[in-house]
Amino acid sequence: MPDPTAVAVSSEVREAVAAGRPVLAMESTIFTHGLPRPRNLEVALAAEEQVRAAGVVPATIGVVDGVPTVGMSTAQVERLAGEDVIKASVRELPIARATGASAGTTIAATAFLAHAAGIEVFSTGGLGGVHHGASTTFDESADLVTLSRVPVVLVSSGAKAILDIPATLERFETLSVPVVGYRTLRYPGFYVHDSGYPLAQQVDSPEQVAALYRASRGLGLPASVLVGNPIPEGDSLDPVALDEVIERAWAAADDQGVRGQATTPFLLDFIQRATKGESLDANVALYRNNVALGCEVATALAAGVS
Ligand code: PSU
Ligand code: MN
Repeated sequence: MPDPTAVAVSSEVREAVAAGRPVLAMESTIFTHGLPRPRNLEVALAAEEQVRAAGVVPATIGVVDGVPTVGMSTAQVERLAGEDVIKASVRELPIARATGASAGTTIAATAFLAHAAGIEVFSTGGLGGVHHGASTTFDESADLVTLSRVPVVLVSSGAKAILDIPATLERFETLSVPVVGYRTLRYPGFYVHDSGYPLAQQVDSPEQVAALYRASRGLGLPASVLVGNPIPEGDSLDPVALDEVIERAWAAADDQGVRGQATTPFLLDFIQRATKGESLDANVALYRNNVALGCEVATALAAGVS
């Protein structure tokens, strides 16, 4: 970090990183823009509890009054969950810093800040990716390019179901970002187990994930390692009904002229309302499952398994 005071790292996180103890990064856009109140705060705090119960230090990451903060306090999480804040991907970090704005950090911004603080594992829900129509709109998430430049292990349940999944997988190939399935050779479909697209590699244990990450770092490669962890079977939505809802969500976004950064929150909110909260329950269940696996991977990495 060029300016060591540019990012605030909690003493708990700093000490754990320095001592090589396991730490798990978590993003804040999931609770500032992805989940409705008051469930958003419950989910954010429950995730921290779950991480602690696994013997891992939680590092929730967001921007508080302009300051990128790694290891937010409970009071800070409560503030971000309760206020209308901006959504910060990497390019908004300096803007928030200069204007003093608070922000939820996307996967891209969170991965950047986690790495700056020395954290190697990050769990989230669903990744950003290539939006439908991107060949003319150029709308692809900054998550893609950032994950090609910033090394962490990122545990997710695939790219969000609203995205163009094959195009997203092609972009990860071009950007040289490895994508592996956790105990599956199918790319997970966020709310559903299987996106319908295959993967070339599978890993079967946290130790194997740790070994893959170590191999990548050992080669000096800059990219993250993406672990696709499918939603637990019992929590999955019905894929046929979901496809129909997603079609309607796209049509509504089109009708209302929704563009840019607002697109992802709009589509997720549409789906939550159209499924009467079922997609919300699925989102929370898969997130919990990813937090659990992230803790195991962080523990394996800290144990020096390679
Ligand atoms: N996954 C969720 N809910 C979310 C997001 C992901 O379950 O709100 C957020 C992540 O922070 C991700 C962002 O980085 O959406 C992608 O937004 P965009 O497509 O504008 O890059
Ligand atoms: Mn976008």
